[in-house]
Amino acid sequence: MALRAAVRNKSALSALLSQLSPCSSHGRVCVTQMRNNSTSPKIKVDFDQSAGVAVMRLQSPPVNSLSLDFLTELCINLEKLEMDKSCRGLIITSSQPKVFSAGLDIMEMYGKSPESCGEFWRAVQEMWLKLYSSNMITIAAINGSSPAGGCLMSLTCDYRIMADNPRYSIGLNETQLGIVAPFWFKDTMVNTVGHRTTELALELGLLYNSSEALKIGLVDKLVPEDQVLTTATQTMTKWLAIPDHARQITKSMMRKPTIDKLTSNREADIQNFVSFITKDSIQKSLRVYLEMLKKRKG
Ligand code: CO8
Repeated sequence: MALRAAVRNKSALSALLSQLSPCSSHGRVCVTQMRNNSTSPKIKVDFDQSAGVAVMRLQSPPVNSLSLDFLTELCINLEKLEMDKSCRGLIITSSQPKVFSAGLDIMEMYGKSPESCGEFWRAVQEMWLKLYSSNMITIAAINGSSPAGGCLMSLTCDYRIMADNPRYSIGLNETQLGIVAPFWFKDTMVNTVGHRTTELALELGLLYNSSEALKIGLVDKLVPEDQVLTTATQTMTKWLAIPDHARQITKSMMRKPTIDKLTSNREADIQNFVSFITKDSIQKSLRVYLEMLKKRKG
């Protein structure tokens, strides 16, 4: 609970971060030797101080679903990196085989109280706000499937490199679950691939394989799976050559209207989410979808 409260409160967060003692070896600083009360870290961050680049590995089995604990840990790590002015670039990738992130943890939205749903949604907003407004150069090294919230996380980055594997899919498939992508999910996709492509994608809940994703501009580059991270590192070097202040002001100019829209509607967006997701009909859709996931496995 202290971690979650800290994400919502800047001074509490600073105090918490100052208690974390980074371990350093060979110029690399591991900032994730922290634990919340329950489990081992769901995120591992390696910061190469000489390069000014951090690699964040999502490592929450089985599918890096975005639970409240996961999001809380993610936000704390992002805040810490953001506050470290020597960190200019961030690469996000997955340690799980075949999956970048399965998106929001459906169990956080199913059978939960309105209060829990509200707390969860605030954390989803926080993740998006932190990533979409980051001063760092952010690159998604997408080495597996990335549906829904996983796709959203990728879309917040400045550049997306995906493994060239027809079995991996990416997209905002919310309607397939009987739920609706919120306006800021939609805006993020429109900003990336344009209005018409987003309209089709969202209405049909389309998941694209890697070649299709490249074709519509949902990702920027495809490479063989074993080259995703090295390509992300090479791409980062190119981006690092641009003066930070010019790139940051440009990024802010492009993204600020979208960010302001959520910032000024945050509480209403939480209320909307809670009243939508706790409806009986929506809970039923989620149950059917969960059963489908289990059956597909069997
Ligand atoms: N949440 C919770 N559990 C999940 C999720 C998830 N998103 N995805 C998978 N799991 C579970 C499975 O049920 C399974 O559980 P178990 O082992 O107990 O049976 C386990 O994780 C492993 O899953 P798979 O066997 O399916 O793993 P695969 O490697 O075969 O496939 C995939 C990985 C492709 C990621 C696949 O699991 C999948 O398609 N998952 C569903 C992804 C999805 O549809 N996510 C949408 C979440 S909703 C969202 O992100 C935005 C919501 C916005 C809400 C707006 C409302 C207003």
